[in-house]
Amino acid sequence: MGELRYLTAGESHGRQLTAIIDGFPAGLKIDISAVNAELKRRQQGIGRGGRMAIESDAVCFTAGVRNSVTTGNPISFYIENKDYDAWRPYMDCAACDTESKKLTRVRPGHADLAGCIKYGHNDARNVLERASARETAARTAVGAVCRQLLFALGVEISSAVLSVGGVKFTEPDGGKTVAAAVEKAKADGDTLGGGISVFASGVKAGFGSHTQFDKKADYLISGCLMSIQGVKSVSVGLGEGYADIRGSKAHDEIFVRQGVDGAKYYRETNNAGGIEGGITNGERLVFNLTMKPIPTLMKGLRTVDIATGGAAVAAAERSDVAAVQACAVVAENALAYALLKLILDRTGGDYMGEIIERYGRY
Ligand code: EPS
Repeated sequence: MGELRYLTAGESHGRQLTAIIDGFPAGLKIDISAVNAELKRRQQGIGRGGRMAIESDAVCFTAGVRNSVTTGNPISFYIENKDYDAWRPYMDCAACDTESKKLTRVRPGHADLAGCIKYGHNDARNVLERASARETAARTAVGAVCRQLLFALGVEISSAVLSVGGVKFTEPDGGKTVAAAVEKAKADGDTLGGGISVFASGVKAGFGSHTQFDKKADYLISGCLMSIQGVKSVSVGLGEGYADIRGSKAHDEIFVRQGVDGAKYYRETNNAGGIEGGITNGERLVFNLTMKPIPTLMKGLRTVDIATGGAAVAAAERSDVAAVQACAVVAENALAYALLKLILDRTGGDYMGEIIERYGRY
C-alpha cells in the first residue's frame, strides 16, 4: 500500500475547498455526518467573525468512497464556500475584476508581504486568499476521515483550550471570562491568540523511529501541527517546562505490572508526552500549541502600501477576533492525520481487516 498523503486546494473566497487523500485503506465505513460535525465544531467558538455566519461547512465526497465505504482509491471531496456567491465577480477562475478587491496595505503577521515578494504579486489578494485559515476546513475534514480509522483501532483524540489572550480558559464558568476578554479586544479593534493542548489516547508503543530524523514521530506530528495557520509554537509533553527542572524530576520512571496477558510496562508521569526517541511509548500523546493573535486588526497596524511604497495603516478585512477553539479542532484533526500516517507506516496493509489484525498484534 502506498504512503498516506493528502493535498488541498482552494481560496478563502473561491468556489470551493478541495482535497485528495491518497493511500487510504479500503473497507472503512465513513460516518459522513461525523465528518460534518467536526466541520461544524471548527466553525464555532468565542471570537469568530461574520464569515462563520455565512458558511455551513459540509463535505461532498466525489471519489474513493462507495455507499459510504472507502474503496482504496484516492478519496476526493469538496467543501463549498457559500461566500463565493458574493465574491464570484472578483474570484472567478476564468474572468473577473481583479482591481476592486486589491489589497496593497499589507498586514503585519499575515502572509501578505512575504507572499507578494516571493510570487511577484502586486496584489496581496492572491496570497491571502490561500494563506487564510479557511483552508483548515479542508484539513479538518481530511483528519476527521483519518480519525474514524484510528477510532476503529481504539485510538481517541481530544483537545483542551488552555488560555485565550492570557486569560485561563475554564469550563466551569462556560468560558465567560474569556468571552469578556475577547469582547474587550474587539472593542479595542484588537485580536487575541491562545494556548491549546491536543491528546491521543490508546496509541500503542512502537510508532515512529529513532533511526532517522525524518522518521521520528514528534518530527511528523509537530510539523503537521506547526503548519496550522496562526500556530507559532509546538511542544511535546512538558515542553518548555523541561528547561527549569532536573533530570531526576524530568524523566518518567518505568514500572511493571503483571496482567492476564503478561507483564505490562507503565509510567506514573508523562512528561515525555508519549514519545521517547521519536517512538511512541504507549503513554498518552500530549502536544501543546501556541496560536498567535489573528493578524487582521480592525484598528490597523503600521505598514507600507506596496502600490506606493509609502507608509500606511494595514488593511482591515472582516475577520475573527480570536479563533483558539477552532484551532483546537483543527489541531485534533491534524494530529489524527499524522498519527494515522505513522501507524500505517508500520502496519502496512490495504484494507481494514488487515490493519486491525496487524495493529492488534503489537
Ligand atoms: C476562516 C475564514 C475567513 C476568516 C478566518 C478563517 O473568512 P473571511 O476572510 O471571509 O472572514 O474568518 O481567516 C483569518 C482569520 C485569516 O486571517 O485569514 C475560516 O473558515 O476559518
